[in-house]
Amino acid sequence: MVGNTRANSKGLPSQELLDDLCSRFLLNVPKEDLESFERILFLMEQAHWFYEDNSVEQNPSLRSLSFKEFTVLMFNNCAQLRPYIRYLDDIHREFTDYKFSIPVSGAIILDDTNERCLLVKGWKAGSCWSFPRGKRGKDEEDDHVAIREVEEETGFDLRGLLKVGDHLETHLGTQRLRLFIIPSVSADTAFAPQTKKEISEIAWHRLDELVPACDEMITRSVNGLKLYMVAPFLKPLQTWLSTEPALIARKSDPPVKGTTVWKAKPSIGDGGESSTSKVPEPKLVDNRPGKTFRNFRFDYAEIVKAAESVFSAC
Ligand code: M7G
Ligand code: MG
Repeated sequence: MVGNTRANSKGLPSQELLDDLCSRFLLNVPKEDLESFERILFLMEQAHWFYEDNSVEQNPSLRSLSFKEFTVLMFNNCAQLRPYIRYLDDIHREFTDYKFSIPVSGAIILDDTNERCLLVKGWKAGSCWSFPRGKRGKDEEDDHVAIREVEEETGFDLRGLLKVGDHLETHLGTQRLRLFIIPSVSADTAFAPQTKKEISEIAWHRLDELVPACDEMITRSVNGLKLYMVAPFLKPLQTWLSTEPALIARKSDPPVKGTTVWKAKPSIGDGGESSTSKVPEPKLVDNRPGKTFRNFRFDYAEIVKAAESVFSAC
């Protein structure tokens, strides 16, 4: 197995593993799922998550791959997809556009003082904080999307709490975002994501500290947090709360502080355990010239060449 040895020495997945991922996620699906590249890339994304969350975890000598690097290998490995590899840039661009056209739903969960809201932070370096939310599935109602996504990202069950009429909505280009307001949730509630490597931290944040200078989609809050699709909801949320006097009557004195309620362990990184601590200072990433990886670029051509030689040797 010369090919596999070469692939493993480079930390790339073996042909056997790619075959396995292909048959698990791409080949044994209804025919209509393979009729568009958008659907194929959705399936590919599932395969990529499985690779990152299971294969790489179980075999640390395997290289963690970006979604694009992973698709290059998968397209090369699959005879039906190989002819389209030259169009991969366009296929990725269209997939991203498509994902941005899918409506998103989630929840603004407020604590029992209604002065703090629950935000989640993405897994990848430099990720923003956002309300727990996610994309609508085929034929799914908005409230079901919110229930499913909030459960996936925080472990919290909105069933019985969500009122369909209590929502706020905004648009980002073609994408519609609807958030259901869930007030007065006990600050002692335990939260933990149910997916791996999607969420790195969950925290209660004071609403008055999130207020940004403008209402754009990505903003810095007054306390320095990078926020995604949070700012446009803050004023409408205050207006909504002001029509619910029973909710604002509970203001805390002294004011409650922002608190992390769950954080992935950096050494494990898969979010198995929780911790309780103060919201940490945002970490400053040093991007100044001269840093070791300043000029690092993943070499796609080399991957493709290595993959091709592996596959042609088998
Ligand atoms: P999504 O499910 O595509 O978006 O996840 P949605 O929640 O808006 O519907 C957003 C991002 O989180 C993805 O692009 C991935 O980077 C990451 N992510 C989501 N999930 C469910 C997983 C997962 O199971 N494993 C890994 N490794 N990353 C995930
Ligand atoms: Mg999600």
